[in-house]
Amino acid sequence: MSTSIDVQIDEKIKQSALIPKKFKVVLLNDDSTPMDWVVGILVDIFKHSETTAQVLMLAVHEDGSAVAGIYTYEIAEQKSVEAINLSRDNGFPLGFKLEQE
Ligand code: TYC
Repeated sequence: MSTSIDVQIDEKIKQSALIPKKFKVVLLNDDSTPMDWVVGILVDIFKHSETTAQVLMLAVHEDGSAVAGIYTYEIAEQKSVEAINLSRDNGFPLGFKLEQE
């Protein structure tokens, strides 16, 4: 015989199997990455328009951080690693953190 608790648990398991967790890629401010470089990263890797990239970059510059995008864990990690590697290759300390939504 199934109880309402069993049904609730089944529903929870079904939901967590079907809905993948999402992660925020949070862009962090620093003192030396050029503003134009940050905008380029937001356009090329995070697929923002030039305008939203400018707005986001300035928000990070003023407030310390902002969300560049929300993705599954694999995509969030892939994009932030790509952005960090490209920035390091060019001598910039641009940083990100991932936060589960
Ligand atoms: N604060 C940087 C500067 O004055 C610009 C900057 C903006 C750096 C956003 C990182 O995520 C960042 N050159």
